[in-house]
Amino acid sequence: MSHPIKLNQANLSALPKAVERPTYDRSQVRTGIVHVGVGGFHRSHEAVYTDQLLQTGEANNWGICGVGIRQDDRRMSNILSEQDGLYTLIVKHPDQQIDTRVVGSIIDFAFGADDPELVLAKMSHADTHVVSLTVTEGGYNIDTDTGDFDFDNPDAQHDLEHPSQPRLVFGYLTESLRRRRDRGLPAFTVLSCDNIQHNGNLTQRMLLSFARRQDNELAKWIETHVTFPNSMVDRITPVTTDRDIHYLESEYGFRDQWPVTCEPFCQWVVEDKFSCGRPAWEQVGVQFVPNVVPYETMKLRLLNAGHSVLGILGAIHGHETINDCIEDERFAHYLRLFMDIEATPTLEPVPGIDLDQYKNSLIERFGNPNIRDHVSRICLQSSSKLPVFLLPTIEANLNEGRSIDLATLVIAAWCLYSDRQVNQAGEPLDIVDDMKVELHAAASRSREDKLSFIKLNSVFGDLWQNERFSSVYSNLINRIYLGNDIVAEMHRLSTQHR
Ligand code: CS2
Repeated sequence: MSHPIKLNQANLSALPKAVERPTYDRSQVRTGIVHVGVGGFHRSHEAVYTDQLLQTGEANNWGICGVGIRQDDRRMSNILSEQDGLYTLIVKHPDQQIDTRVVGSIIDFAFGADDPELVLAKMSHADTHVVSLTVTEGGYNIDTDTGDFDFDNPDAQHDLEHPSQPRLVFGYLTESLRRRRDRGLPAFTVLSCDNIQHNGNLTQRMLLSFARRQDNELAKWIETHVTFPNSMVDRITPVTTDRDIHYLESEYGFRDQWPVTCEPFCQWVVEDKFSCGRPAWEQVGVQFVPNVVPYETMKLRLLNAGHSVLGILGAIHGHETINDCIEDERFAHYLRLFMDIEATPTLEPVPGIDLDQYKNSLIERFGNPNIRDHVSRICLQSSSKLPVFLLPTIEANLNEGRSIDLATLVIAAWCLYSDRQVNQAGEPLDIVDDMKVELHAAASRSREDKLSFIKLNSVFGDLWQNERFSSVYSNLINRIYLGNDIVAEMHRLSTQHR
């Protein structure tokens, strides 16, 4: 085969016809959105909605400048710069059909870890109206003990002392908002797109506590002028593999160094409070609502928690992907029971949504055989995810005297997972978690103190002091540490709920 064409602006017209691509003139698009945290998810979601909008020809002032603020973002920065911001979206349908589109909405990139000034200049530019974020659950710098901003983080101290060379997203936001205020420019909207309950409110609380420490007057200005819409974001986006890169080369003859793959489903529900204008995203399917809370609670407690149920139990059993779990009826059944018996009773009615249908559609989405979403992606950073996805369900059910068994098995299994670090066949687990060492240390004391894992206060708070929870949990720890098969335990709990 001849050399593949490199993906970049000059080569766009040379791509085979079957590959969709931007037909708008990218040179005419200006940056209206600065996005911090350009990973797979941003590129399968907000950037795609924005690309569709740019395609209408009516939104030229809403291009995206991608921003990376951590050293880990260097690779994305280099690749997107080489590819003129272009990348390929590979949408994988359950029936094996694959749609391929080159996305053009990221028109610029600023890498703050090398050049913070470049990012500050972008954020404080008059054309910027929205700063959106996907900085992951862990990126909000929350002191998990108190729920407040974690000023003990050395990077937070650094940002307080060096406002023009920030490291944390809150340092960047504060300094660029200061510059806007001083120049008489309107405040931008801060739009969080992370899977966190009340993501906008939380971002506001964290930003204000940081800004108050630095400059109280500025904090007041931020409080009055910046809006923080809550939003619920949804599209399953597995980690890109070499197979995806090779697929584009062999099928279409071009090389994209970092395409993104995802499922066909896509949803974005956003509160319509933008202090400085917004793209007309409703034209391309974004739902604007007055209150996003019921949607986000539903998604966190059914989809994200459902993923964790399958991910952790599946990893221990030895399933490789989420669709492998769904193909195993014992897992699919357990998931459905968890959703029906433990998650659903904690939800308020969600406007326009039939929860039964929503759950059916989740099982179908998880089962998409073409997606191959690895359980290791689901389990990574569980220490930030489970407190948001699963613990609120357990807490709500404890308060109401309802069942907690199915979710508690996941916590006990997570202890075993963190302790042994191998699956039931003895194969090593691929564990990525900032708290991996602490999790392992706490879990490995379970033989002496059955509650040692859940006494990890920064993850579980004081949940272990709840008698019902600690007794259900220690009973499950006993059973799985005695060597009981995880699937047998799932079966035992399922039959109790027939
Ligand atoms: C997953 C999410 O991180 C996780 O554990 O549940 O990444 C999930 O795939 C997305 O939120 C889907 O919208």
